[in-house]
Amino acid sequence: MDPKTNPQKAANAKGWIILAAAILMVTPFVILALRESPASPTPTNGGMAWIPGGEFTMGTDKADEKHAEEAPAHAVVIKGFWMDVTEVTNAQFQQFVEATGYVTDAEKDLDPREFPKAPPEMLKGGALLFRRVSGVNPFQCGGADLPWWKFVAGANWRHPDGPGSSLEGRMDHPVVCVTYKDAQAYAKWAGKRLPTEAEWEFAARGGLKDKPYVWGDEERPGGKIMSNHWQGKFPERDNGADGFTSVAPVKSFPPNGYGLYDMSGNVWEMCEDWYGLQYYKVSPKDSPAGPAIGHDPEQTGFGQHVIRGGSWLCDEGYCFRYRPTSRQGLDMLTSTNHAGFRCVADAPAPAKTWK
Ligand SMILES: [Ca+2]
Ligand SMILES: [Ca+2]
Repeated sequence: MDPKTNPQKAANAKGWIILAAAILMVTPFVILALRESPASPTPTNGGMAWIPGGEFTMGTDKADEKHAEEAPAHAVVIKGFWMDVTEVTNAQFQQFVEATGYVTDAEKDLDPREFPKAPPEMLKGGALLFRRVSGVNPFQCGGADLPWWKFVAGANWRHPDGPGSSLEGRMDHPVVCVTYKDAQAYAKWAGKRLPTEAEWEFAARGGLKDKPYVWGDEERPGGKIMSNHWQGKFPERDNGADGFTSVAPVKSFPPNGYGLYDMSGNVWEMCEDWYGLQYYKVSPKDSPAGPAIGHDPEQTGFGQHVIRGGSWLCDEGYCFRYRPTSRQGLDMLTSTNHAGFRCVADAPAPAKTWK
């Protein structure tokens, strides 16, 4: 029967029409709300901050000769992204390893057929560990002659001080003794990626403009040491005035303006880009992604990727790289106990505040 001729059905139809109209009226707002809702780019680990992106001055013209790779200052524009608020910790890396069975580079011996000139002891799985040395003027060292580095077979992320050491009491420390490939594998598992060098520097600045430190103008505002680095005579004595003479638990120092911890010091952080000493002279303005090949000073055939932020080993005199413009390279094969990483993710901006 035609509902037009049936009062009950006509009433039902009217009800459905009103309901449908109500849904149609509300739906756009629901969709809008969903689109504006906070992204969840961190299904495995959480703890990310939104970095808004924009234009900034990357690098500096104030760098001395020893830090010439930080020049020239140049305009760069990047898009917004999410960034881990801390360096990836041992606890986080352990989750990845337990979920995937991943074996890091430092845990594997190298194939002598691939490295026929390498002495057998260097083919063992292991990592470069820092050791204090006396009577050395670091300014007279260079290239492969850095006597404070010692290759230790059996050192890896599970044994960051070498065989016999463990992660006990260190689960909130940044993971170390990993390579760029290991960092990439973790990032992929976590649904993230490594930051570009430009993204890293924008984030490190924390919204400040052209400041020498991630917290501002003064090295020690109010006398306070603001990051985990080295105090004392490098490489002989670290007096630990900042409270730590090695890696510190993440979040041991105040965050920067974006809520990111340890963007200065603690451990160096790997970036996606290859490392180019002269790259700033030719860098594009929009979302620079680094040179096509990595700096390779020792002609190993394994170019360097960018690392950023300095580490617990950076002092004020010799290294002085716990600053937002500092840059260095780390070759693809090297695992070491002063380098780790944090990840970024591409996802929509967080919700706007509705009033
Ligand atoms: Ca320290
Ligand atoms: Ca760091």
